[in-house]
Amino acid sequence: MKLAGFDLYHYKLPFSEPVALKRSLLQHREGVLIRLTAEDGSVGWGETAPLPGFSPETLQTATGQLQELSLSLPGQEVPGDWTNHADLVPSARFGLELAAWNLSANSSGEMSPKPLNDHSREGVFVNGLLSGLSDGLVEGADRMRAAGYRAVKLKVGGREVEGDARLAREVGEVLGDGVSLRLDANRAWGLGEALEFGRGLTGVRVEYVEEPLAEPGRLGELAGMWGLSVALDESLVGMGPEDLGGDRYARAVVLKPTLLGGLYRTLRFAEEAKALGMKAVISSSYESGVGTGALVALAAAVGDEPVGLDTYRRLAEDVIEVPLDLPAPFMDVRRATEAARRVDPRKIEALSG
Ligand code: OSB
Ligand code: MG
Repeated sequence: MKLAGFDLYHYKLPFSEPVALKRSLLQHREGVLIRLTAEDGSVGWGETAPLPGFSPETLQTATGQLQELSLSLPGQEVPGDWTNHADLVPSARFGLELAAWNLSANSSGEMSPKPLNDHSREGVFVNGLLSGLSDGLVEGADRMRAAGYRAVKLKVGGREVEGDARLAREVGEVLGDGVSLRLDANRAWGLGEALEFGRGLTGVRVEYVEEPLAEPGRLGELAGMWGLSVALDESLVGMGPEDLGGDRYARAVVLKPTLLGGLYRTLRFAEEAKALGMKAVISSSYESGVGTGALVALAAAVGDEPVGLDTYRRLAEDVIEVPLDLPAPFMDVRRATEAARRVDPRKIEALSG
């Protein structure tokens, strides 16, 4: 397939309430959409949206790389796997691979072409996300259980250890045996605090805790003496799939294609993780509907683990014509991927090359 057009658009979407991330409080989600056009007229949209505080690159750097490619690529064959563009920052490679994948779908009429062409699952379960320091998280967990969520992820690390442990215990109690409890500390604790938290959770069934330690070099040591399972998230940024064997203590990996550098790289991470006996959990980074919808197909190709897509509930608007069917405990792959391919031109603004 030869490329006839390569256009870039900027978007800025308000959050329904500010999102606290690492050092910043975000009011908006900002990013770039890529529209690839083939010679036959079919188009494919992709999304490049580095997440402040988590992505190694800025939106400006990613946009600059895309603008350069928009000058050199038209007239050439569309690659699917952009891994040979080794110098691309992660969010740029994700956006390009996504645009090429959507283009290939639109041009072939196939709903989910390579590399997400595992059609064995029609849908995926979503893990409900409970974050923030406000009251009502236990009630929120109870509503998620009643709504049919199979997994709920609670953010911890923002309170005193004792308060966090109490909250996690209460959430675990209302979730009961039927809903898996995941925790995420985003590197908030020292070794002693993590151990204290673990003692406070004796008897509570926890699937795993993402990134408990401020010093990730000590995760293996913690895992060896903790009653809780460790999952890797931030630690994966900058690692390669081939490095996972050095972290065999981990029970799961949380895979965010915007941060890890695209669909192919995420699939290789997932394969490697599963070969090592770890769970591979696909997860979003507050992408718009274009990126989030595609993660549904990616997750369906990877496995049956509940997927981290509940960031979408925080977006007050979207760039797609019809919003995704979220929040919900289950998502249909076909509906999500089709909705993710219909961009509303009124919500985006063309960038001059
Ligand atoms: O810490 O896991 C995180 C989203 C953006 C940045 C960091 C994180 C997240 C999520 C995604 O929590 C949702 C999920 O994993 O359920
Ligand atoms: Mg995390």
